[in-house]
Amino acid sequence: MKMTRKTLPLAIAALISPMAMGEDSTVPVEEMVITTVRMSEPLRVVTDPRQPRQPLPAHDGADYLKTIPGFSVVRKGGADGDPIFRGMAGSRLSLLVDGETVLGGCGHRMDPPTAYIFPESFDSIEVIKGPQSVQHGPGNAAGVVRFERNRAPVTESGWDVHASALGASFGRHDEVIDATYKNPRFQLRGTATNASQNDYRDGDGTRIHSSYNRRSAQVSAAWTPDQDSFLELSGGVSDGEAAYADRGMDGSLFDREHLGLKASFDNISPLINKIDTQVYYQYIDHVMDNYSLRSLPEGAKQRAMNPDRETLGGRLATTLRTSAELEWVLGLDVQHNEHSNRGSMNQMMMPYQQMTRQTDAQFRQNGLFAESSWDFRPDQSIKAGLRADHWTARDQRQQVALGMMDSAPNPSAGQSRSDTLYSAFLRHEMQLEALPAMLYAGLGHNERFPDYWEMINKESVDSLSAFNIESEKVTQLDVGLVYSHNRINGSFSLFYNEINDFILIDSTVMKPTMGGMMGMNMRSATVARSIDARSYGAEADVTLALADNWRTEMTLASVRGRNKTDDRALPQLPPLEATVGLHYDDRRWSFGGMVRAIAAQNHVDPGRGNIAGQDIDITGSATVLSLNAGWRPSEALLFTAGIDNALDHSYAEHVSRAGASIPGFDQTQRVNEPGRTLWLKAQFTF
Ligand SMILES: [Cu+2]
Repeated sequence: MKMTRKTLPLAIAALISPMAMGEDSTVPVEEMVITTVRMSEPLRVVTDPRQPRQPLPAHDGADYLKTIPGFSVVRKGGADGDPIFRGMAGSRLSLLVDGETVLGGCGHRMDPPTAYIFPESFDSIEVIKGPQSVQHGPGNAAGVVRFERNRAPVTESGWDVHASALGASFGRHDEVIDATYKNPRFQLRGTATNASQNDYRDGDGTRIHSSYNRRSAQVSAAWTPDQDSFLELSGGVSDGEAAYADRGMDGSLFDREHLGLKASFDNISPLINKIDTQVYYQYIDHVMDNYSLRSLPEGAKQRAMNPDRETLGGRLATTLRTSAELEWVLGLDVQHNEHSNRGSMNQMMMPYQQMTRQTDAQFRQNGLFAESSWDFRPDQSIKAGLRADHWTARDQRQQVALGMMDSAPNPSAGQSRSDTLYSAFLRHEMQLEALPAMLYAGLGHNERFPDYWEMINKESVDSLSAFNIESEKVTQLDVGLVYSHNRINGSFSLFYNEINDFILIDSTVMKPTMGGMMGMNMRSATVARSIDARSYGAEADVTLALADNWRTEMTLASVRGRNKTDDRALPQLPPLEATVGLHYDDRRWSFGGMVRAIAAQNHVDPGRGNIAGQDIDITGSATVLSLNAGWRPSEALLFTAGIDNALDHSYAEHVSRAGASIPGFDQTQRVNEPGRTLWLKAQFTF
C-alpha cells in the first residue's frame, strides 16, 4: 500500500505513516496472557475467554470484561461484580449467554447475569458497543455482550479437549474440563468448572470478606443430519456461595438450571441464506442470609431471603440475501419471566424453606427486528436496523418492604402496564483508500423498559412504588476508526449521547416513616427517579510491534456525564484510565508487564447512581503494576504465571460499593481491590 499525501485527515496517520510502508498483511499477535482486548472492527470487540488474562479474573463473567477498554466492575467481594460499560450498568448493558437472556434473582443485586457465567466454558466473548445492533434482544442501550459457543462444521471425527488448572494467592484454585466428541453427524460436549477462593487481603493487608466457591456443569448434544442443518439440545446446572464485603448478608445459594434447544438451517434457497431458531428455559434460585458465611452479632437473629426467577424465551431469525451486496436479518424474540420471594426474619423459629413463595412481578417482552447490511461500494457499507418491542409488566406485591422490619401496602398492587418501545440505528463504514483504516459513524436510538430492580425494588419520589416509572430513551452518536497494518493495530471510538428519562437511583431522599408525623420520624428511602442526562467519552487501543518479538500496548478509556435535570455530575462514572504494557513473545516464551493508571474521580454525586451502586465520594488516583510470563512447551500445553498488583498497592475502584461493618473484619470505606496476587495456570488443549 502506498501512502499519498492528499489523504491524511487524521493526526494519528502522521504518527504512524513511517511504519505503514511494508506489506498490508496484519501479523496476528497471539498473546499468551491477554492484558488488553483490541477493537478489531467497527464497534465490535471479540475475545477468547480461554486465554489467560491479567489481572486474574474472578470465575464469573464480569471480571473477564475488565480487559476491554471502557468496562469497569462494581466490586462487592471476591466475585459477582456488576459490569459497567461507559458508566452504564444493569440492564443498560445487555448480556446474552448462547443467545439466552439471563436475569438474576436477587433484589439486592448479588447476582448480576455475569454471576452465572463461567467464561472458560465458552468459545468467544463478543461486545457490540453502543445502540448499534437490534438483532440481539432489546434494551442494549450501552451495548451488548454475547458469551458464545462455536458451531463450526465438523469434517473429521475425534476429540476436542480443553483442560486447565489454576492456583493463586488467597487459596484460589480453579479447575476446568471441556471435552467434545464429534463426527460429521453428531457432537457431544460436556463442560465442568470449579472455582474457589478464601478471603483476600488488600494492599494494606486488611482482610476483605470475599471468599467464594462456584461449580458448574453443562452438556450439549448436537445433530447434523446434513451439511446445512444443525440441531442442539443443551442443559446445565451451577451452584455456589459467595461472601459480600458491602452488606449485611452473604449469598449462600446461587442455583441455576437451564435447558435450551437450537436449530439452524443454511442455504435454503438463493434468497434465504439461513434460519436460526432457539427456545430456552432457566430457573434461578438464590438464598442470602446473615449466618452461613459470617458470624452473627451477639443477640442477632438468623435472617434469610430466598428469591427465585423463572425465564422462558425464544428467538427466530432468518438471513436473506437479496443481492450480492445486500443482506437482511429479520426476526422476532420473546421472553417471559416471573420473580418470587420468600424469607424469614427468624430462621430458627420459622425456616424460609417452609414458607410459600410469593410471586412479586411478571415481565413479558415480544420483539420484532430487521437489520440490514448493504455493501453499496466495494469499500463502503451501510448498516441499519429497526426493532419494536411490546412489553408488559405486572406488579403482584401486596406489601412494600420499608427497610428490614417495616412494610406498608403496595400502592400499585395488582397493576399492569404495557409499552411499545422502538430502537433503531444507522451506520456508515468506510475503508480508506490511502490508509489501512476503516472509519465509521453511526447514530442509534434505544428505548429501554425499566427493569425489575428499578420498578419493583425501589420507591418513587412521591409513592412507595416506582412501578410506573417512564421508560428510558437514549440517542447516541458513535464515531471512530479501526487501524490495522504491519506493525501497528489500533482503534479509536468516540460516543456522545442524550438520555431522556434516565432512571437515576437516588438514596438521598428522606421520607416520613409509616405512622410517623411528617418531620417527626424520617427514614431515608432509595427511589428510582427520571432525569434527563447526557454522557460522552472515548476508548482507544494501540498495539505497536517493535523489533524481535517485542510489542507495546496502550489503552485509554474516559467517560463524562451530566445529570441535566439537577445540574450535577452523572454518578457512577469511572474515571479516566490508561494502560501501558511492554511484552516479549517468541511463541515459546513470553513475558511482559503492564501499568494501569487510574485518574482521580472528582465528578461525583454521592448517594446517587444505578441499581448496581451509588457514588460514595471522590476517589483518589491509583497506579497498579502487573507482571506476567508464559511458556508454551508444545502446541497442546501452555503454562502462564503472573503477579497482579506487584507493588501491593492498596486502592479501590471508584465504582466499588461501600464496605460494610462485618463481625471480625475491619470496615473499609470501599471494597478494596486485592493486594499482590501471584498466580500460575496450566492449560492443555488437543
Ligand atoms: Cu441476594
